[in-house]
Amino acid sequence: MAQILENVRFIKAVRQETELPQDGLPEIVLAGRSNVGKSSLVNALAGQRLSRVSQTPGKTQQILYFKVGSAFYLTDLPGYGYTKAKEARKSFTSFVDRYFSLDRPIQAVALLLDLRLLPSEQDLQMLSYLADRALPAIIILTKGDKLSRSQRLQQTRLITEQLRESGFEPEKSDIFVISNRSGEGIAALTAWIRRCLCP
Ligand SMILES: Nc1nc2c(ncn2[C@@H]2O[C@H](COP(=O)(O)OP(=O)(O)OP(=O)(O)O)[C@@H](O)[C@H]2O)c(=O)[nH]1
Ligand SMILES: [Mg+2]
Repeated sequence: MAQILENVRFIKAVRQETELPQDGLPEIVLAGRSNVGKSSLVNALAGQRLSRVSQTPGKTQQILYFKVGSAFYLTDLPGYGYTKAKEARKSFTSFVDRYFSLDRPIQAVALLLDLRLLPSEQDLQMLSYLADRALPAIIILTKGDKLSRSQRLQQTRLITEQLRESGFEPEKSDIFVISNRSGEGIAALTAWIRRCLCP
């Protein structure tokens, strides 16, 4: 079994609801604060540079659709949390929030969190939105390469505790530690995605 997803192609960048794909294919949605590594994860899963990555937070301003074979979409959402102007931040966040109320064929949402940071208010908000809408969620802790092995374990424990305190009940298998740089955890995530789509 391949360690990455095969035959991933960029399909389109969407700014408004009228442009959303309507072919009913299931979606695995990548969500999380700006700069956490969503676009990098698309590239790591695909084994090629398909999605634009940047040092500047707020790079992805549209909803990007990547088709995997003819089976499903990987959906790269704009990140939240970094837009400077308050008003812009509001409308931006509500656009992303609204996405989950659109009755899309969402198979699962992967919420990406930076392994080095504790979850933000918006991260926790996002998780409760997902829980309210009964959308299956997994947690992906990114940038594992930036910490030592023992720091990784400690941070994973801290983050898990905080998520639990906020009402999220993570099963062990629902949390992945990855590095888009070293490739750590990408094969495990690929396997999870395959299982999720063909249980
Ligand atoms: N060391 C390390 N850097 C990473 C990793 N993943 C992403 N980065 C870096 O983090 C920065 C942001 O990555 P992106 O993939 O653009 O983040 P994003 O979540 O798509 O950001 P927005 O599009 O702004 O929402 C880039 O400089 C990446 O190279 C990782 O696993 N390890
Ligand atoms: Mg991005």
